[in-house]
Amino acid sequence: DQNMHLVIIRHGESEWNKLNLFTGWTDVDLTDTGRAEAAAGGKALKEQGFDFDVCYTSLLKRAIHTLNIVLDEMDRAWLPVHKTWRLNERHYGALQGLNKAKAAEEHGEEQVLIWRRSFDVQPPALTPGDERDPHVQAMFRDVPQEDLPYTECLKDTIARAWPYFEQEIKPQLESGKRVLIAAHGNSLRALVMQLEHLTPEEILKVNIPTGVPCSYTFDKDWNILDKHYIGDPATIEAKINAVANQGKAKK
Ligand code: DG2
Repeated sequence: DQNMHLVIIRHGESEWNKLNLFTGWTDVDLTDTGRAEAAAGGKALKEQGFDFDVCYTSLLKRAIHTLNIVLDEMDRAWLPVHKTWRLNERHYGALQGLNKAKAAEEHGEEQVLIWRRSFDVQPPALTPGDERDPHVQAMFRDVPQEDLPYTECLKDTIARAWPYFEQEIKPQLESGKRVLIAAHGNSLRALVMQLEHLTPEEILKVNIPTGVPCSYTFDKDWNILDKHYIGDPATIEAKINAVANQGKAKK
């Protein structure tokens, strides 16, 4: 088979997804629902005959734990796993910790949609020295200080995630390795925009559901031969709509 096989999965529901808070680089864990989503994803992959050779994830525990649960379900806990800050969620700047629906009440749904889904508008930045500042966190002590953000839009996320994909992940796929990536709503949107050659208008409408594996098959020239989510279509559509609606004001 000359084709290349990639599966991406957003982590299962996190504690802050449940509370509807902007999360970004905040290192919150999965909820019980999130762990169950990850287990169901792993089980479905196994049942459908998927297997992997190498895995990639972020430095954030909600993605790492999701990957571990998926691999446990597949009896593949032994697979090599590469963790990188470049697959971290998009940095949500000073919005981190705010409620998305309350932000829509205060600033309007249109503004929240721009913050969440625009290609190149950054959310308000953190002030240096803020306790949320990545420059002072142990997690990032091996990352050059100038690479660490105070806020990021999707364009910024692509600028640090896509080079990693091109340099580290692409060669694996091109040498026939089957790759699994467990990451985040927006770090995966960054990869999806590049892999599918989407415009800023097209990526605006893309929402990634929690804990549902998505399988891509590429030919050797990186044309997409197949893309499909693994699971019940109605359930997946409901989950995608739930993500989109997180930025609506509560009536
Ligand atoms: C969410 C995505 O990230 O939020 O940072 O709040 O995938 O790690 O839960 P994730 C966050 P939206 O851009 O969908 O609001």
